[in-house]
Amino acid sequence: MAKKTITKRSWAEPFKIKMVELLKMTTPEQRLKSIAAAGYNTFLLKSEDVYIDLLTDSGTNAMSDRQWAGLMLGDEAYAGSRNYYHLETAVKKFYGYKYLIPTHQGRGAENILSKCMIKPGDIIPGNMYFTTTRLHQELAGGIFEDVIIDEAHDSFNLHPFKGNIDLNKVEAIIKKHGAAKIPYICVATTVNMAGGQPIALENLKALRKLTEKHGIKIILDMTRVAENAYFIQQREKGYSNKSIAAIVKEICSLTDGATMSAKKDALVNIGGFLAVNDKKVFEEARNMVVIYEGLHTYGGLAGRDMEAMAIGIEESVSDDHMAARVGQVIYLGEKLIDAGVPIVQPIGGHGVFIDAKKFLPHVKQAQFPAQALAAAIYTDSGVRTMERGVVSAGRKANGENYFPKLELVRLTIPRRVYTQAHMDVITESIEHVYSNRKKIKGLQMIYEPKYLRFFQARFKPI
Ligand code: PM9
Repeated sequence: MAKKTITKRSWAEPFKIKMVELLKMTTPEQRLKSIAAAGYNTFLLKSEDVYIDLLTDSGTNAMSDRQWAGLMLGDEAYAGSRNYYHLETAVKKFYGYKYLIPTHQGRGAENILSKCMIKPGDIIPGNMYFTTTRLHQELAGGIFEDVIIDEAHDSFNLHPFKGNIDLNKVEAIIKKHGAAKIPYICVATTVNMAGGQPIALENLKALRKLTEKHGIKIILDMTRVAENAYFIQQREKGYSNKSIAAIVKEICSLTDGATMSAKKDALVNIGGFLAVNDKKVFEEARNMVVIYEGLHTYGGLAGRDMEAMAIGIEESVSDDHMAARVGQVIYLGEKLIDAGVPIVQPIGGHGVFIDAKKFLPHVKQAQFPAQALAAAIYTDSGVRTMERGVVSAGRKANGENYFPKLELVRLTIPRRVYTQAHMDVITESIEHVYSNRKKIKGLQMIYEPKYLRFFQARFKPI
């Protein structure tokens, strides 16, 4: 018999496991009690009551042995720590920005950027809102305008770059308000609230051309830029032979600066930064950071945190790392599609997003279907997910609720933390909840904080 040629090559994690953290298993009765005590908000659960934690990919990454070794090289000087200079070198080398201001995390950078660049009444167009980003823009007196393509609001639309910007929407805003009212356009990579959807380089280049004509800056939310680069490498014409590192650098080169939550892409548990090319903006931001974060050479971080971040940035742009990172998300997403569960497609970069409106058509959006579904999944298996729908969207300036088209439950995958077997267990739980979905009822909000309500709101079953 002729020998069979094997051509298939699967991806596998480009690491082996050196240390493990034991997980606690709970009973359905314990979980029912825990979720009720948490006011049906998965943010208010104790992490020790969680089995598999898919709340967020933020600060939940497993660091490498090189990063842990880097912690021991922490130079805890108040000023001029050598780890700051290592971080500055990494930001210049891998992202290409001229000036760096470290911050304790992403929203620290958003606060400083917004205070430096936005005047009351300014308009900030962006490819879909993000909770903390929009809040800082609003607190500075700005008004966010969504300019993402319409396809992004449709969970089943298969557009390969649902993070793209609709240039007609941008032009209409410029025409209506004038370029002087637009301090910058905020461009997010792998757009979180759209389900981790990438922006194409072709689109970013076209935006750059348009904004240059009007003298408008582009500020990148580069929180998940390497994941976006992976999708460009896989899907965009002309990029299949380029490295993720080269694509990341090209994305950054089309912008004037960036805010970064290093807790995601950059594989650390805490950290962020603001990076800019304009010396004037840098000088103002460097002065402001001492009010809100700490000295400009540590910005709220320990020296060891900056060292781990510098090493994490380098690891994050490795092709092998990213193929396994996004590969795991796609593995979970495809299993859920096979099980008939309605999820956002194409599958995103940092998590799988369940369409709660399609999952629970009998629950009205005003009764928080995604919040109710996240609570039901936790009760079923101890898998913690989070709501990305009407609760996350919050209220408009006039007090009315935003009712976003996308009402999603996010199964966010921390980097280098869980195994394929965990993905299988998660799928089984979601399948079980899906087959019992008619029993799930909506929720009523009984406590609502003023800012970023999704973190602390409490609910009761209707
Ligand atoms: N994202 C996330 O879980 C953590 C807080 S919201 C639940 O997705 C983007 C695109 C983010 C982001 C945080 C921030 C803020 C800015 N932009 O959390 O302050 O996804 O480091 O970053 C979270 P920090």
